Amino acid sequence: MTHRLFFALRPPAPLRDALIDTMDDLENARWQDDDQLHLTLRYIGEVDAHRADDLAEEAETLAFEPFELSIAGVGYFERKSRPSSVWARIAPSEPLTRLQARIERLCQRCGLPAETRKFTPHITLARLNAAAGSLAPFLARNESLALGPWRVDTYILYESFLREAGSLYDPVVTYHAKA
Ligand code: 2AM
Repeated sequence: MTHRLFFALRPPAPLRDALIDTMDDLENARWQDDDQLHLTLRYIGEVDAHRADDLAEEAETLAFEPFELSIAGVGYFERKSRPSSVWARIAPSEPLTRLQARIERLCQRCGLPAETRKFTPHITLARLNAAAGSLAPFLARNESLALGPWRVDTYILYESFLREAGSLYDPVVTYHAKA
């Protein structure tokens, strides 16, 4: 039995509410539910139960101090030259970069191949299919979106379950900062 895992941060409820307030009508866009909102630190993918246990145990050893994050505008990813998802951008943060780098090393210690993609911290707001309408109005309206700051004092190991209606993200272990 394998598990599809990732490490992520969960924004607090007021921040999630503010993100949900930005979501509007756009054809063929699947806006994320409150339960789905998160900031991925490291996507792990499918691992067996043994490696999942190793990752969960290694993560216990990672001591980090609380820090703050903010949202600064929005952006999108493209696939085949078309927008595939739209997201809230995380303002640059040294502590976030450090935590992400430490989680990357932790994953490599557990035998995962290095992540080669650049870390672009974001919170996905909607997934778009090829027939999605123009993103331009959404992008223009939220260009200067500024939310937060909020305090980060936990990170989470999530399991992802793919469903027809969109992925279900189940928090498996929550790791607390040592203030
Ligand atoms: P996304 O929101 O930008 O799609 C769970 O799937 C989380 O891991 C999502 O936040 C997703 O980012 C992220 N992720 C990163 N790389 C992924 C990949 N190759 N496949 C699926 N999810 C990935």
